[in-house]
Amino acid sequence: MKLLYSLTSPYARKVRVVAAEKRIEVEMVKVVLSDPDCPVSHHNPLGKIPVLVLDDGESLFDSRVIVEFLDNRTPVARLIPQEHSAKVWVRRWEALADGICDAAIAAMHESRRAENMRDQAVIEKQMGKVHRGLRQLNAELGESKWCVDDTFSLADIALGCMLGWLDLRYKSLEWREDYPNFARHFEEMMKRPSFSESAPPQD
Ligand SMILES: N[C@@H](CCC(=O)N[C@@H](CS)C(=O)NCC(=O)O)C(=O)O
Repeated sequence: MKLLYSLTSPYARKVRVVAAEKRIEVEMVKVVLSDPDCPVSHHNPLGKIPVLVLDDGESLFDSRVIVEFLDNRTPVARLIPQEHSAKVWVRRWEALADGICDAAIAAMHESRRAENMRDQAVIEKQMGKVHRGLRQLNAELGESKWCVDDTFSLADIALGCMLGWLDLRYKSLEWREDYPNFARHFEEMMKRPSFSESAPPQD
């Protein structure tokens, strides 16, 4: 099995953390999406990472499908609860954390366009999603150590990967100041080798 990934993708980091937590051996293949001979679109018609290429040549995407596949591969360190309502809650956390990344990435792309092409309203709309999402997740985390049922799960991994990506691309957001609950959670995440060893390189 091999994972096509980049060091900065928050979605690929989620998969890397899950594989490490579950001690599943995956060959890591770093790709550069802008390379003309980048192999990603041969395995994922959407041309996005992460992609997990299985030994029989089939491929899995996106990150939510891959993490479910990996979690079911071995019962070691279950990250998605089997009990239905806890599972739904964990996946909702993941959807919101990933959705914050989606919106922040869209805002980043818009802000990188030439000034005469840039639409400030698009940036504001996307950043509205980011801020509302952060407020909601922060309120839901509250004083708890972990996101759902005070048990470490995929929800914590998704939250950590999203916050780590904001550190990389949106330093000015200074989320630690507004959201001390996140800051405490992030410190806890950084104690796990799966998370600290997958941190994106800082520019
Ligand atoms: N929902 C997807 C999002 C994947 C995604 O957007 N990945 C980015 C890298 S961080 C990408 O490949 N972008 C290239 C593109 O959109 O063409 C997932 O969870 O895997």
